[in-house]
Amino acid sequence: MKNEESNHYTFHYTLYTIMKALILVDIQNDFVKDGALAVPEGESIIPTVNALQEDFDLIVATQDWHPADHGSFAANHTEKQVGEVIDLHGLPQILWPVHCVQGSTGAEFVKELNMDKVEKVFVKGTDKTIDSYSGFFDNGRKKATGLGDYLKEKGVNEVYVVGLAADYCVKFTAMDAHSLGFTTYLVADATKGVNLQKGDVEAAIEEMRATGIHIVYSKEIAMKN
Ligand code: VGL
Ligand code: ZN
Repeated sequence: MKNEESNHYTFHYTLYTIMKALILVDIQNDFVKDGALAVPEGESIIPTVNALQEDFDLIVATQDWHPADHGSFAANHTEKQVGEVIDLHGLPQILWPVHCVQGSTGAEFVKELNMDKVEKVFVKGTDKTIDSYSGFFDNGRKKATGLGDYLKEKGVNEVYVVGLAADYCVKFTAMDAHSLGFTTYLVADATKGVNLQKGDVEAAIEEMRATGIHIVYSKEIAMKN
């Protein structure tokens, strides 16, 4: 803006600090080889996820953490099979095998996953009446896990999402991150999907891309200067 009495200009700079966080979604024993809800090749992302952690100052993880009587388990309904869709308290619910039961080995993080830099773990799916694919909210968006407020308190404005499974918890976590105003990246080579139906992962990635989530590859990410 030009000053009336002098020839000086005043410039207003807005400094925008990029603060990135990496979200590790559900990298738990039940979602990898020999797990109760094994994601095909799920374990193959772990070296990539561990290497990626070098480029982030803030890393958080989500953990699927169900009570044994959770309503998403086919075993908790009479004459229902895994893969069937039921109405669970007003929401459509795909029925899954019993998985990630609180305190079980299946619910633990995969031992090869580096957890040293993980600052906080957000559990989800703890209410037996509703499932929670997203790491931010339950499927009815009734309750928050605290992840959104935590990231905002830390000044995070960009989030990178990796983990399992691409077509469920990773997708819903990325979609919610985007809806909360974070610039959101899906690291495509650091996720694998269930693919209940052929093409589910591709469809999930396309849905994320169309929503405004950036699809990137781990090689493109380097913050260290
Ligand atoms: C997940 C199905 C059921 C996931 C969790 O982590 O993607 N999928 N529970
Ligand atoms: Zn679950």
